[in-house]
Amino acid sequence: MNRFLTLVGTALLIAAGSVAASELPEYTLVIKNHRYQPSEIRMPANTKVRIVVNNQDPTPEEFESTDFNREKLVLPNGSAMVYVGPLRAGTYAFFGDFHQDTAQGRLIVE
Ligand SMILES: [Cu+2]
Repeated sequence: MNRFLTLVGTALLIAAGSVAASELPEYTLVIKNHRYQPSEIRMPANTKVRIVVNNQDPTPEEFESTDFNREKLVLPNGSAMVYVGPLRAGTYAFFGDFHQDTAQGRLIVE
């Protein structure tokens, strides 16, 4: 009985976790011609969000930010998910590490 309740409890915790993850605000960033589209994302302060980075170029890119400390490889014609925040209000830059001359963007957190 106790073991059964532990299993049920674990299942409920896992379910609660996935519900919470799916309810995060989600933003999509497209990489095309080594540029971010859009180049600015407005997001709420003090809130964890999910950014789906969709690379439509035939070359790999690395979504990177030193301002909010993230680094994620995105394969050619592939997508990657990046979790960001909670952040305080402000402006935070991100870039594509492999094409820094063109792949620039920023988060406007408000
Ligand atoms: Cu890098």
